[in-house]
Amino acid sequence: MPKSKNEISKVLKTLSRRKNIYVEYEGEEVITWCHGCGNYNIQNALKRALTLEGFKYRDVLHAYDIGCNGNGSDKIGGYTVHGLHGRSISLGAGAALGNSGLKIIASGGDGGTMSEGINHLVHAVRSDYPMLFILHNNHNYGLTTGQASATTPKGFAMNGSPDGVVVKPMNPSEFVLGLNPTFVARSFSGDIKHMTKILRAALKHKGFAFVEMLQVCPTYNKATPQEWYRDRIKYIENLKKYDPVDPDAAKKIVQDFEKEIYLGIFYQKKNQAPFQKRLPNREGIKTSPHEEVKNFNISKFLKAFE
Ligand SMILES: Cc1ncc(C[n+]2csc(CCOP(=O)(O)OP(=O)(O)O)c2C)c(N)n1
Ligand code: SF4
Ligand SMILES: [Mg+2]
Repeated sequence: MPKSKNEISKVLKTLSRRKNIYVEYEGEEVITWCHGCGNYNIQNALKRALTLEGFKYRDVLHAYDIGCNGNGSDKIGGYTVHGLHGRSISLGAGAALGNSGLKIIASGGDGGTMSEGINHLVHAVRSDYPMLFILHNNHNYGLTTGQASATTPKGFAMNGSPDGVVVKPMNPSEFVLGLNPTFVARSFSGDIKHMTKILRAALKHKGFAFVEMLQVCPTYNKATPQEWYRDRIKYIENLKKYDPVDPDAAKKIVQDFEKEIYLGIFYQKKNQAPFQKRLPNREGIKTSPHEEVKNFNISKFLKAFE
């Protein structure tokens, strides 16, 4: 998308006005992502979105998965959990239900999310847990050196399947649209401005916000490089008359991944009651479970571990 000088300077001015801002975060950890990896831009866009939405470090918990995407866990401010492969959604969901005062952001790769942990994705969407999930879809198992994942295009030779992948790939956004979601969007690691816009909208969503980031992996994914995306990407915002309230319309434009790839918010349902408000045993309770737990003395149980 075009970036005018005015737009860029507006973002930079807003960012520099904020104290404790995400873009200022400088960890001491060594960057291990390869040159040109899409994870750099995805994390930059997330930091921008958090800053522009006014989040401070203490307001946010990040649950990261195992994988190249998960190596972002020590390069961002906030509470951070780096869990088992395919389990970042369940870690995030637990935190979201335990502490309603935190913004929960889980991240995961296409391997962990569409294979190892796909059950967690399904039930998080179904339950509409209050959290944002960012799928880093680089169409391969990056950290373990380029094996095919459930999203690798058919026919491509990958490490572990040198004769080419023989099954059709999954389309994650299409899959999630079939689960009666409340927020589904897609963006691209080559467009920081678009990713920031989508993440800002997703951060404001009250239920489970699913954001698929199409991510370049120049080291192992030769099937869908930057130029491949550039030739195919179309923006939902440019579609006249598209309103992201109709799941059937969303299912039509999400399908194609060969000729035209749509980016933007496919679908959003705003009036769904939050998960906690649907629990009869939480009716009328104003506190969050993380506060209530302080009322219980568990020291006698802990003695068993002494
Ligand atoms: C249950 C489990 N299965 C397999 C592994 C080995 N493993 C670690 S990272 C990884 C690949 C991750 O791929 P993806 O989730 O797509 O993340 P990416 O590295 O591409 O960002 C695998 C298979 C593991 N750690 N745990
Ligand atoms: S292997 Fe791919 S996803 Fe992993 S750091 Fe390198 S470019 Fe990024
Ligand atoms: Mg991957």
